[in-house]
Amino acid sequence: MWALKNFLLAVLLFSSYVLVAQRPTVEDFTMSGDTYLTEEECFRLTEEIDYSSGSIWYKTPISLLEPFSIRLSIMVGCQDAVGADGMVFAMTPRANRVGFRGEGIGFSGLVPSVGIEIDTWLNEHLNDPVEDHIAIMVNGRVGHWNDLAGPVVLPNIEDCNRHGFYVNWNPASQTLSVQIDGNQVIAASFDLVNKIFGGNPYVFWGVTAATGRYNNIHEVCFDRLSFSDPESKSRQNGSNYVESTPLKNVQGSQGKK
Ligand SMILES: [Ca+2]
Ligand SMILES: [Ca+2]
Repeated sequence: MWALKNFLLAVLLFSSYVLVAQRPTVEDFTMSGDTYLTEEECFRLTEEIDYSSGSIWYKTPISLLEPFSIRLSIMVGCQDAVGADGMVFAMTPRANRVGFRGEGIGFSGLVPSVGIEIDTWLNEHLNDPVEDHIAIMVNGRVGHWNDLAGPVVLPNIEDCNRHGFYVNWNPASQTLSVQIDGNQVIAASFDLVNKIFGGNPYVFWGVTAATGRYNNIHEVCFDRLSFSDPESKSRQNGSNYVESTPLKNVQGSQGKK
Protein backbone atom coordinates (compact mmCIF):
# COMPACT_ATOMS: atom_id res chain seq x y z
CA MET A 1 0.00 0.00 0.00
CA TRP A 2 2.77 2.41 0.95
CA ALA A 3 4.64 1.47 -2.15
CA LEU A 4 1.58 2.32 -4.19
CA LYS A 5 1.18 5.67 -2.43
CA ASN A 6 4.83 6.49 -2.95
CA PHE A 7 4.52 5.52 -6.57
CA LEU A 8 1.48 7.76 -7.01
CA LEU A 9 3.29 10.58 -5.22
CA ALA A 10 6.26 10.17 -7.52
CA VAL A 11 3.97 10.25 -10.55
CA LEU A 12 2.30 13.39 -9.21
CA LEU A 13 5.63 15.11 -8.58
CA PHE A 14 6.92 14.13 -11.98
CA SER A 15 3.72 15.40 -13.61
CA SER A 16 4.09 18.69 -11.77
CA TYR A 17 7.67 18.92 -12.92
CA VAL A 18 6.66 18.35 -16.52
CA LEU A 19 3.94 20.99 -16.28
CA VAL A 20 6.31 23.50 -14.72
CA ALA A 21 8.83 22.72 -17.43
CA GLN A 22 6.23 23.74 -20.00
CA ARG A 23 5.44 27.04 -18.31
CA PRO A 24 5.94 29.63 -21.03
CA THR A 25 7.98 32.76 -20.54
CA VAL A 26 9.33 35.25 -23.01
CA GLU A 27 12.48 33.17 -23.08
CA ASP A 28 10.52 30.37 -24.74
CA PHE A 29 9.90 32.48 -27.84
CA THR A 30 12.08 33.78 -30.60
CA MET A 31 11.16 37.25 -31.84
CA SER A 32 11.83 38.25 -35.42
CA GLY A 33 11.34 41.25 -37.66
CA ASP A 34 9.81 44.32 -36.03
CA THR A 35 8.51 42.43 -32.96
CA TYR A 36 9.05 43.75 -29.46
CA LEU A 37 7.71 42.99 -26.00
CA THR A 38 5.24 45.55 -24.65
CA GLU A 39 4.86 46.70 -21.08
CA GLU A 40 1.58 44.79 -21.00
CA GLU A 41 3.36 41.48 -21.47
CA CYS A 42 2.35 41.12 -25.09
CA PHE A 43 4.31 40.79 -28.29
CA ARG A 44 3.75 43.71 -30.66
CA LEU A 45 4.36 42.27 -34.11
CA THR A 46 3.77 45.44 -36.11
CA GLU A 47 2.97 49.08 -35.49
CA GLU A 48 0.84 51.32 -37.71
CA ILE A 49 3.67 51.46 -40.20
CA ASP A 50 3.60 50.40 -43.86
CA TYR A 51 5.64 47.42 -45.02
CA SER A 52 6.29 46.09 -41.54
CA SER A 53 6.36 42.48 -40.41
CA GLY A 54 7.02 40.55 -37.25
CA SER A 55 6.76 37.07 -35.87
CA ILE A 56 7.26 35.01 -32.77
CA TRP A 57 8.06 31.32 -32.62
CA TYR A 58 7.90 28.93 -29.72
CA LYS A 59 11.41 27.51 -29.47
CA THR A 60 10.41 23.91 -28.76
CA PRO A 61 8.67 21.82 -31.42
CA ILE A 62 5.39 20.15 -30.60
CA SER A 63 4.18 16.75 -31.72
CA LEU A 64 1.05 16.47 -33.81
CA LEU A 65 0.66 12.93 -32.45
CA GLU A 66 -0.44 14.55 -29.18
CA PRO A 67 -3.36 16.88 -28.51
CA PHE A 68 -2.61 20.51 -27.88
CA SER A 69 -4.49 23.62 -26.92
CA ILE A 70 -2.92 27.03 -27.32
CA ARG A 71 -4.85 30.00 -25.98
CA LEU A 72 -3.82 33.40 -27.22
CA SER A 73 -5.24 36.87 -27.15
CA ILE A 74 -4.83 38.76 -30.36
CA MET A 75 -5.26 42.40 -31.28
CA VAL A 76 -5.55 42.97 -35.00
CA GLY A 77 -5.50 46.73 -35.03
CA CYS A 78 -7.68 49.80 -34.59
CA GLN A 79 -8.21 50.77 -38.23
CA ASP A 80 -11.09 49.06 -40.01
CA ALA A 81 -11.45 50.66 -43.45
CA VAL A 82 -7.74 51.20 -44.04
CA GLY A 83 -6.30 48.48 -41.78
CA ALA A 84 -4.07 45.71 -43.13
CA ASP A 85 -3.02 42.96 -43.48
CA GLY A 86 -3.63 40.52 -40.64
CA MET A 87 -2.06 37.67 -38.71
CA VAL A 88 -1.34 33.97 -39.21
CA PHE A 89 -0.93 31.22 -36.64
CA ALA A 90 1.57 29.00 -38.42
CA MET A 91 3.07 25.55 -37.99
CA THR A 92 6.15 24.46 -39.90
CA PRO A 93 8.92 21.91 -39.30
CA ARG A 94 11.86 24.33 -39.54
CA ALA A 95 12.29 27.00 -36.91
CA ASN A 96 12.27 30.75 -37.46
CA ARG A 97 11.30 30.81 -41.09
CA VAL A 98 8.66 33.20 -42.33
CA GLY A 99 7.09 33.98 -45.66
CA PHE A 100 6.45 37.21 -47.49
CA ARG A 101 4.92 40.27 -45.82
CA GLY A 102 2.07 42.44 -47.07
CA GLU A 103 -0.73 40.29 -48.40
CA GLY A 104 1.40 37.22 -47.61
CA ILE A 105 1.08 38.03 -43.86
CA GLY A 106 4.44 36.36 -43.19
CA PHE A 107 2.99 33.05 -44.41
CA SER A 108 3.06 33.01 -48.20
CA GLY A 109 5.90 30.91 -49.57
CA LEU A 110 6.39 28.98 -46.32
CA VAL A 111 6.55 25.29 -47.32
CA PRO A 112 5.60 22.91 -45.85
CA SER A 113 3.24 24.61 -43.46
CA VAL A 114 -0.23 24.93 -42.04
CA GLY A 115 -1.55 28.40 -41.32
CA ILE A 116 -4.64 29.83 -39.69
CA GLU A 117 -5.05 33.19 -41.34
CA ILE A 118 -6.92 36.18 -40.00
CA ASP A 119 -7.05 38.46 -43.01
CA THR A 120 -8.27 42.05 -42.71
CA TRP A 121 -7.51 43.33 -46.18
CA LEU A 122 -9.32 42.54 -49.42
CA ASN A 123 -6.99 41.26 -52.13
CA GLU A 124 -9.24 40.47 -55.06
CA HIS A 125 -6.59 38.45 -56.88
CA LEU A 126 -6.36 36.14 -53.84
CA ASN A 127 -10.12 35.61 -53.89
CA ASP A 128 -10.45 37.32 -50.49
CA PRO A 129 -13.94 38.05 -49.19
CA VAL A 130 -14.69 41.73 -48.71
CA GLU A 131 -15.04 41.22 -44.97
CA ASP A 132 -12.42 40.26 -42.40
CA HIS A 133 -12.09 36.51 -42.60
CA ILE A 134 -10.39 33.40 -41.26
CA ALA A 135 -9.13 30.41 -43.22
CA ILE A 136 -7.02 27.31 -42.63
CA MET A 137 -4.39 27.24 -45.35
CA VAL A 138 -1.46 25.03 -46.30
CA ASN A 139 2.02 25.40 -47.73
CA GLY A 140 2.07 29.18 -47.74
CA ARG A 141 -0.67 29.51 -50.30
CA VAL A 142 -2.65 32.60 -49.35
CA GLY A 143 -5.07 32.53 -52.28
CA HIS A 144 -8.37 30.94 -51.34
CA TRP A 145 -8.30 28.03 -53.78
CA ASN A 146 -6.66 25.34 -51.65
CA ASP A 147 -7.94 26.14 -48.17
CA LEU A 148 -8.51 23.21 -45.82
CA ALA A 149 -11.38 25.27 -44.43
CA GLY A 150 -12.88 28.66 -45.07
CA PRO A 151 -12.69 31.46 -45.77
CA VAL A 152 -15.18 32.16 -43.01
CA VAL A 153 -16.33 35.76 -42.75
CA LEU A 154 -15.84 37.42 -39.36
CA PRO A 155 -17.40 40.53 -37.84
CA ASN A 156 -14.96 43.43 -38.01
CA ILE A 157 -12.01 42.31 -35.89
CA GLU A 158 -9.95 45.52 -36.27
CA ASP A 159 -11.76 47.04 -33.32
CA CYS A 160 -8.80 47.84 -31.06
CA ASN A 161 -9.84 45.06 -28.68
CA ARG A 162 -8.09 41.88 -27.69
CA HIS A 163 -9.88 38.74 -28.80
CA GLY A 164 -9.52 35.26 -27.40
CA PHE A 165 -7.98 33.05 -30.09
CA TYR A 166 -7.80 29.40 -29.15
CA VAL A 167 -6.19 26.77 -31.36
CA ASN A 168 -6.96 23.13 -30.61
CA TRP A 169 -5.62 19.96 -32.20
CA ASN A 170 -7.18 16.54 -31.72
CA PRO A 171 -4.93 13.88 -33.28
CA ALA A 172 -7.54 11.12 -32.91
CA SER A 173 -9.88 12.86 -35.35
CA GLN A 174 -7.06 14.90 -36.98
CA THR A 175 -9.12 17.99 -36.32
CA LEU A 176 -7.67 21.47 -36.08
CA SER A 177 -10.23 23.88 -34.67
CA VAL A 178 -10.26 27.55 -33.72
CA GLN A 179 -12.36 29.49 -31.27
CA ILE A 180 -12.60 33.26 -31.26
CA ASP A 181 -14.10 34.86 -28.17
CA GLY A 182 -15.46 31.49 -27.07
CA ASN A 183 -17.17 30.57 -30.34
CA GLN A 184 -15.84 27.92 -32.68
CA VAL A 185 -15.40 29.69 -35.99
CA ILE A 186 -13.57 27.19 -38.15
CA ALA A 187 -12.33 23.60 -38.14
CA ALA A 188 -10.64 21.23 -40.56
CA SER A 189 -10.09 17.48 -40.31
CA PHE A 190 -7.06 16.50 -42.35
CA ASP A 191 -4.06 14.20 -42.10
CA LEU A 192 -1.59 17.03 -41.53
CA VAL A 193 1.29 14.75 -40.50
CA ASN A 194 1.30 12.63 -43.64
CA LYS A 195 -0.28 14.83 -46.27
CA ILE A 196 1.44 18.12 -45.38
CA PHE A 197 4.52 17.29 -43.33
CA GLY A 198 5.64 14.09 -45.10
CA GLY A 199 5.19 11.88 -42.05
CA ASN A 200 7.09 14.18 -39.66
CA PRO A 201 4.85 14.99 -36.67
CA TYR A 202 7.19 17.58 -35.12
CA VAL A 203 6.46 21.19 -35.94
CA PHE A 204 7.29 24.62 -34.62
CA TRP A 205 4.41 27.02 -34.11
CA GLY A 206 4.35 30.76 -34.18
CA VAL A 207 2.38 33.85 -35.03
CA THR A 208 3.22 36.18 -37.90
CA ALA A 209 1.79 39.54 -38.89
CA ALA A 210 2.44 42.00 -41.66
CA THR A 211 1.46 45.31 -43.19
CA GLY A 212 1.84 46.54 -46.74
CA ARG A 213 0.63 49.69 -48.42
CA TYR A 214 -1.78 49.96 -45.49
CA ASN A 215 -1.16 49.03 -41.89
CA ASN A 216 -2.43 48.22 -38.43
CA ILE A 217 -1.11 47.32 -35.02
CA HIS A 218 -0.82 43.56 -34.57
CA GLU A 219 -0.27 42.12 -31.14
CA VAL A 220 -0.40 38.72 -29.45
CA CYS A 221 -0.56 37.79 -25.77
CA PHE A 222 -0.52 34.34 -24.20
CA ASP A 223 -3.17 33.09 -21.88
CA ARG A 224 -2.43 29.42 -21.53
CA LEU A 225 -0.57 26.73 -23.34
CA SER A 226 -1.13 23.02 -23.07
CA PHE A 227 0.65 20.41 -25.09
CA SER A 228 -0.97 17.40 -23.45
CA ASP A 229 -4.50 16.11 -23.34
CA PRO A 230 -6.60 18.80 -21.63
CA GLU A 231 -9.50 16.47 -20.92
CA SER A 232 -7.55 13.70 -19.21
CA LYS A 233 -5.53 16.28 -17.26
CA SER A 234 -8.66 17.98 -16.00
CA ARG A 235 -10.07 14.67 -14.85
CA GLN A 236 -6.88 13.81 -13.02
CA ASN A 237 -6.08 16.97 -11.15
CA GLY A 238 -8.57 19.63 -12.07
CA SER A 239 -5.93 21.76 -13.69
CA ASN A 240 -6.06 21.33 -17.42
CA TYR A 241 -3.85 24.15 -18.61
CA VAL A 242 -0.49 25.57 -17.78
CA GLU A 243 -0.77 29.16 -16.65
CA SER A 244 1.72 31.43 -18.27
CA THR A 245 4.25 33.33 -16.25
CA PRO A 246 3.82 37.10 -16.48
CA LEU A 247 6.11 38.00 -19.30
CA LYS A 248 6.79 41.38 -17.75
CA ASN A 249 9.06 39.72 -15.19
CA VAL A 250 11.68 39.04 -17.76
CA GLN A 251 11.10 42.02 -19.97
CA GLY A 252 14.21 43.57 -21.36
CA SER A 253 16.04 40.35 -22.00
CA GLN A 254 14.99 40.32 -25.60
CA GLY A 255 12.77 43.32 -26.18
CA LYS A 256 14.13 46.18 -28.20
CA LYS A 257 11.93 48.70 -26.48
CA1 LIG B 1 -5.88 39.91 -47.72
CA1 LIG C 1 -12.26 44.98 -40.76
